[in-house]
Amino acid sequence: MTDVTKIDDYLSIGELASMTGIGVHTLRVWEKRYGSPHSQRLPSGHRRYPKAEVPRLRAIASALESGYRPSKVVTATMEELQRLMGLQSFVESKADAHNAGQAEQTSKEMWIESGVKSIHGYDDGALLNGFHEQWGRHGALNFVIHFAAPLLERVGKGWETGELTVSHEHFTSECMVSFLSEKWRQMNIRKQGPTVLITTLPGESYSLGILLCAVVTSVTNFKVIYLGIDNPLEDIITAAKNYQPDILTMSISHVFNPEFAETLLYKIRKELSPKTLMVTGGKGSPRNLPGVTYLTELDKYYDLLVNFNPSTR
Ligand code: B12
Repeated sequence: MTDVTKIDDYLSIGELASMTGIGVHTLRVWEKRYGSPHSQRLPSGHRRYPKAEVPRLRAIASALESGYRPSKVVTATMEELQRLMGLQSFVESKADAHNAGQAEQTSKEMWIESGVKSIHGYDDGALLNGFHEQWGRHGALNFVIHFAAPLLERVGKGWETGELTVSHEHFTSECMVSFLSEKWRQMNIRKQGPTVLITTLPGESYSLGILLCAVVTSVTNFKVIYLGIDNPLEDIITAAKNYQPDILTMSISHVFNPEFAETLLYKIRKELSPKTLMVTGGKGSPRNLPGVTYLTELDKYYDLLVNFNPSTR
């Protein structure tokens, strides 16, 4: 029997359950049935699990939420789970962004241009088919980061140069909003992990930023509470007080003057439990605000979520 009593890198079954959202009973059953996650016993007979198992168990929880069976995922390695969930190429592309093949880049550009063609013809069937295809092929994270966001940017450029009209832009937004809303809501059903409250400041007219955040959050084991855009400050504060989210995530678009956004964020921060982490992003977001974590990229937001430990806050 290994002496794990003096080792900090071990967790009790209760701690493991609260950090992964997988119940104590389920963890016991899995160990008995599949031998995983494997525990060591204290002299008292209590189980101790390596902390290093937490990311793998969170990935297992996500895979189960997506409909995989325990028999397929409980003994899987982290790499196997990432491949299964379409995250492998995301991880690889993060690690090796500079070496992303020219062919891959070209195929993304071609996909974006074929999307623009569908937008020109107001062809929602073709556009949505394209979304489904890339989502299925590359996974949720790759889809939002490498396909959805660049397509929106391309549409913005098209509008700027007169190639596309305002109604093309609205048409694209509508298709994207309905596609992403359905996707993240499906993934969010039955989630029981820590919570993320997602909203915008009052006066915000852009919803796609928080929708992309909702998708990224739903890939993890966090439960999303989505308030949508343009909420009164007092409602955001009341919701945060009532639901005590682990994280409050906001996207602040270019519509905002960062100094004005700063005033509003201060007011929220002052009222919020210190345990709630505030995360902001977007072009109108202030940076370096005490008590507020500002992030530029969605993949950094994903990293923050998977490494988040509510018990240390
Ligand atoms: C869709 C769109 C709209 C839609 C929005 C619909 C909706 N449901 O949200 C509507 C129709 C409302 C709209 C209206 C207008 N728009 Co507009 N719009 C766009 C477009 C095409 C996409 C914007 C978008 O949502 N992108 C997706 C978001 C998520 O991307 P992002 O904001 O760049 O954020 C990235 C990061 O900052 C980060 N991020 C964002 N939030 C967060 C949060 C967290 C926590 C983290 C970690 C990361 C993160 O992730 C994103 C992806 O990398 C852009 C083009 C572009 N280049 O962005 C123009 C664009 C923003 N619009 C523009 C303009 C001019 C307008 C109008 C003035 C047009 C008009 N004459 O009516 C109005 C103004 C509206 C207003 N109230 O001020 C200009 C703005 C120029 C400027 N800087 O001033 C742009 C840039 C187009 C252009 N090239 O000219 N628009």
